[in-house]
Amino acid sequence: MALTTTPLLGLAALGRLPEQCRPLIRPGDVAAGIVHIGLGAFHRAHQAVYTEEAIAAAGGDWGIVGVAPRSASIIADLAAQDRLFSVTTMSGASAGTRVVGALAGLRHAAADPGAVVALLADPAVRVVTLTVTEKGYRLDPATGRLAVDAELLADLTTARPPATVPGLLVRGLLARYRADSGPLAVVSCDNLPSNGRRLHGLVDQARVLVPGATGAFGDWLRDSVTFPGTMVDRIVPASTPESLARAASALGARDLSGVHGEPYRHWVIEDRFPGGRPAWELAGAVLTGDAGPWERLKLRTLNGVHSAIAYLGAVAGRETIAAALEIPGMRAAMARFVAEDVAGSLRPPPGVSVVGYGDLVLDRFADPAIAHRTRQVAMDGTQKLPQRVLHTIVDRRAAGASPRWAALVVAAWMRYAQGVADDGRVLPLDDPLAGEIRERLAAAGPAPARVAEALFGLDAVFPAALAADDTVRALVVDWLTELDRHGVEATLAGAA
Ligand code: CS2
Repeated sequence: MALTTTPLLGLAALGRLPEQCRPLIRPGDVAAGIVHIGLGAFHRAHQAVYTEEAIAAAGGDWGIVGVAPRSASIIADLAAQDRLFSVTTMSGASAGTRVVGALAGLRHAAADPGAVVALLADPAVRVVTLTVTEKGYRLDPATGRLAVDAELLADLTTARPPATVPGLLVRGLLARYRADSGPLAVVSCDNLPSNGRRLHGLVDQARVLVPGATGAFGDWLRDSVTFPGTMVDRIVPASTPESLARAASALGARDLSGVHGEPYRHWVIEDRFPGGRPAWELAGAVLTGDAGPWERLKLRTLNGVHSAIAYLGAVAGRETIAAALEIPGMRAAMARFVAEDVAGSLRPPPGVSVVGYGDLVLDRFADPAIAHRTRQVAMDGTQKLPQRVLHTIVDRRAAGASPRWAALVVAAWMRYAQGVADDGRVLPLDDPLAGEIRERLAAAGPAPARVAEALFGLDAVFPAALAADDTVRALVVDWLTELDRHGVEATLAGAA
């Protein structure tokens, strides 16, 4: 069927969809109770699916109003489809597509920030969730403290419509306090360390900058607003023409907002919701008192290994994570990173083996149906490295160990940041600190020891004690020298 003649997904198309593809609820049948900020692919394939299943199982007015901070096209595309979108679950040769009806509304924050502030003050809204990526929080990656620049300061200190996520959130919370709209849970679903605590800290640091935000606002925040920590997990690569074509052929309808991901999904949530919440546990989520052990395990193992494969793979000219994992020696090196460095750096959740979890992660990454691009995972390295690798290094050094494999990951990031693959092709540096990285590298010249020296000087990323640790530096410089002289493939072949 030619794509252009295929009808667009929407309420009118629902009756014609194959039975197994139909949504569990219809947008509009359920009133809104959740505001979600960040309408990217991950939210659509993760929290939206859990929430739809929870509503289908137990009811409740927990429809999601999706807020796009920047992209207008996602709002236009979803609006054209009556807020319906599909999730295609891929594994090996098989795929299954299902339409999700959890979205009760849409807002474009950049075009109408006032509407988003008003929404956060709406008493019907009792949960706010966020997937705005690491950099959206505007926290210093090394310390987790709010990095206040002119734009954020203008959001907090003037009446202009807020342009940043912390600005929107704090202005919305202030409006909610003033309207006396009742308690709220604000839930980070991003891969930040102690994401609940960091988000709480962000709000506390930002609110004191708001003129006229009295101590009573602080008291209300303390008593009425919670920031539950979470661990979120599902591999959801960016959509491609092929993944959209696959969804269209399953649906018999075009879906401009379709997403695809692996079958595996996991959500661990601290159960602190003063205004109630959907019955997410009926959709398989784990509600707990402390998500920390799962969060650390996932960030240091899954995301740490993911970043490592992304940098090494991209430098070796591999397009996807699965293809990079096929480089001889890669899987063995990653398994040793997990067993020798990560496992000793954390206490896993009861009954979980770090090495076993690492093996499962590597199997998930190896699935060729999930064409996750190395360059996508390589993005925003400065925002990711601390929680994925540097915390492992700091903890292992405190225990007197020399974390050799974790040092390889740092060296791989440095090698990637130099911007040229082993075959001479240019690698993109997509990172909020790209300008500073480029300046430092240009001043340093190409010698590995100088490159390492220059990049360890990024104090927003490397804590001073770590940057001054001679053992860590020597390990990183050794790996960088190997990568520089022999390339990724020969380095891995000789390493594990
Ligand atoms: C990835 C994550 O892009 C990245 O940095 O490591 O998005 C990863 O796919 C998810 O955290 C998996 O849950």
